[in-house]
Amino acid sequence: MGPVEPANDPGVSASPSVTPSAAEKLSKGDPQRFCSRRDPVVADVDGDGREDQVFHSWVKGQALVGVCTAAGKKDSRPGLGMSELLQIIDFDGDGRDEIFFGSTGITIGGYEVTRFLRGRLRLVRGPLGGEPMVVRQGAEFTNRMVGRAFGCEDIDEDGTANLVQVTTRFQGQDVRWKRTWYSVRGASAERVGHDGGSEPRGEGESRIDVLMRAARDHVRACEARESS
Ligand SMILES: [Ca+2]
Ligand SMILES: [Ca+2]
Repeated sequence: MGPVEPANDPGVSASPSVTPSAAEKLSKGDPQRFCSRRDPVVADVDGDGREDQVFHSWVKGQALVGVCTAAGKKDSRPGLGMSELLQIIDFDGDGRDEIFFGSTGITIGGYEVTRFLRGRLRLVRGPLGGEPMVVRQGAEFTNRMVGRAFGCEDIDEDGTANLVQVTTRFQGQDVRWKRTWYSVRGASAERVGHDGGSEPRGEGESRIDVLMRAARDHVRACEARESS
């Protein structure tokens, strides 16, 4: 699968469960209002070195993820669930931050990844799925999201970091882990390889302990921008 880009970009279409006008109204309305949402996270989504704002919040009953760049560009798209996940990370080191967003509700957990390309937030399409936890350099692992972790590492040695996902599950007294790596180009993620293994579960280890150990052992942590 090669680069997937505009023309017929699937990443900008709203999901069926969402009223497109919610995002449109905001993004086409008063820019000041759109860009003065509470608690924006600072990022550099366009790689120009200037600080951009990212938000993921409820607006008029609709979860939205949006960006307002220092250059005055803005875009938004439907968010997910409770909108409680927002992680900013430049996983491939190209200077443009990617946006991980989603929810981890008890009944619904999910996430998506967007990139800001050519002035639009484009949803990364591919076989990604499940609950994410981005493994950050020096992170304290207090996140309650468990089961999967993401990191970044150039596993296929093509010069660009892959998005790496580690999942774990218990099997008797053992922990089975699986590592899958993706090549993300444009707004398309392609699964390029996987491996895995089994190791004994440590005494008293919780699921999150196991996940974090697996992540540390099998994924290089991403350098993340502090989201303050
Ligand atoms: Ca910027
Ligand atoms: Ca990037």
